[in-house]
This record gives sequence, structure tokens and C-alpha cells, in this order.
Amino acid sequence: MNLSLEGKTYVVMGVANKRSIAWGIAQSLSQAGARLIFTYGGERMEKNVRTLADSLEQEHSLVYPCDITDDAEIEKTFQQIKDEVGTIHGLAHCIAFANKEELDGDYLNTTRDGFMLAHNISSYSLTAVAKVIRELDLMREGGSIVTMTYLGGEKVVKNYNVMGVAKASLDASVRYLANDFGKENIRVNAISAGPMRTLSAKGIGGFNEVIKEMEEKAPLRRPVTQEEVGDTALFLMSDMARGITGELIHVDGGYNKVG
Ligand code: KAL
Repeated sequence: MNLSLEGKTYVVMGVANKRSIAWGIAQSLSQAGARLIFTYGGERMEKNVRTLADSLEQEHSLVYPCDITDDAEIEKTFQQIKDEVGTIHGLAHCIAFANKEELDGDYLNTTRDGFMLAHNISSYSLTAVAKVIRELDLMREGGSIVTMTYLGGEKVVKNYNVMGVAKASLDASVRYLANDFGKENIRVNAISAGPMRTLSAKGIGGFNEVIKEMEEKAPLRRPVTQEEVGDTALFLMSDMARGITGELIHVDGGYNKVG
């Protein structure tokens, strides 16, 4: 058993730019010999994703649009992936969204539409994709599904608000999906990363203070890097993690353990 992903194919959803966690994961998987397929959520992202995908050492990069709020589009995208590669061995789901104005102040101010939007994109999308993977029998050699969560789904974190509630739903989905998929030797896990300067975090109030807290309070006394999160995803994708499913692994320098 080792960390090699030679001869295996993975779908990475949610690269927006070079700072994306999804891109950190892609680099770690690629270095381990994996073949990668990318999906992106909006036309604005396409150019970035293509440029990044082309920079990897693989014959030709496979990049597809996939609006994860649209079941028909998910099905179409994954059918194209099946036609192209036949079987995949893993999925990295790095997708989340909430209305900016609801990521500030009281959670109580969340609207019904904002609540549903955050849950639709940030939580249900994992289940929707998992469903299509099962329907198309895309992981017929077994596999590993990894999603990204955050501490705000377990504890109250200032400003995270409706995203925290959506992450709690995502974390629970990981456990139920792990149970559904276990008999097919498909594992489902979440990585809870510490705060990182991604596009998602940009322009959100109080982010600098969150980083400062990490430097002061986390056992490792520093924020975590894209490479550290990427390498944890690589471990979860590899056979080394063959006994782990339904789990939430914190890659946060130990921050969640400190009161
Ligand atoms: C406590 C933290 C501080 C920040 C609070 C909330 C962060 C919420 C994350 C959520 C995914 C951000 C958005 O949806 C932002 C969105 O309204 C506007 N941004 C965009 O549309 C950009 C262009 C696109 C690329 O972003 C998305 N998401 O599509 C949490 C910090 C410390 C940790 C973070 C940032 C966690 C996380 O979930 O990302």
C-alpha cells in the first residue's frame, strides 16, 4: 500500500483560481500520478480553470462546465466524463456559496431564500453528484469522495452564520453517504480546513482576525497551507486511508481542540 494514484482518475469540482483549495488538492493528486478532470461552476471561471489544468503534466486536460444546482446538467457532465474515461476513482467536492449579506451580523437575519440557496449549493450538491455517480456506475472499482467543510458547522463561528448550518448538513450527509456507499467500497469523508485566503474568503468581514487567532491559539501557531490540505486529500483518496469513511478530518493546526 502506498500513496500512488498512478492509473487512477479523479474529478475535482470547484477550482476558481490558483489559491483555491480545489487547486491545492489537484496539485497533490497530480503529483501522485493521478489523471484529473475538472468541473467549474460559472463561465467566469472557465479560463482560469483551463489555464491551471493545462499547466499540469498530463496529456490533455478535461474541463467541463457543471452547474450543480441543475440535476440535468450534473447528469450530462458526468455522462460526458463516463464517455471519456469510463471509470473514476474519486471525487473532490470543493463547492460552497451563501449570499454575502447573510455572512455578517446575526444568523437570525437569514432569509428563507438565502437559507435554501446556501444549502442547495453547499450541501445538497454533494448528494446530487453522488447520486449521479451511483446511477452511472462511475466508481465501479471502488473509490473515495472528499468534500470540504469548516469548523463553523460544529461550533458557532462569528459571521459564518447560514454557511455553518449548511456545513452541519454537509457533515451529516457525509455520514449517510458513507453508509450508502460502503458496500461498494466507496468511502466518503470531509476535510475541515483552517482559514485560508481563498476567493471565497475575499472581502468577508473579520477574516484577518480569524487568521490572527490561528497564529495565537492553534497548537501549530500558524495558518495551514494549500499543500497541507491537498496532501490530506491525497491520503484520503489513496489506499492508505482504506479503513476510513464517514469521517471529518481537521487540517487546522489543531485549532479546533483549543478552548
Ligand atoms: C468565519 C469565516 C469568515 C468568513 C465568513 C463566511 C464565509 C463563508 C464562505 C462562503 C462560501 C463565501 C461566499 O459564498 C462568498 C460569496 O457570497 C461571494 N463570493 C463569490 O461569489 C466568489 C467570487 C466565489 C468564488 O465564491 C464562492 N464561494 O463561490 C470563515 C473563514 C475563516 C473560512 C472560510 C472562508 C470558509 C469557507 O467556507 O469558505
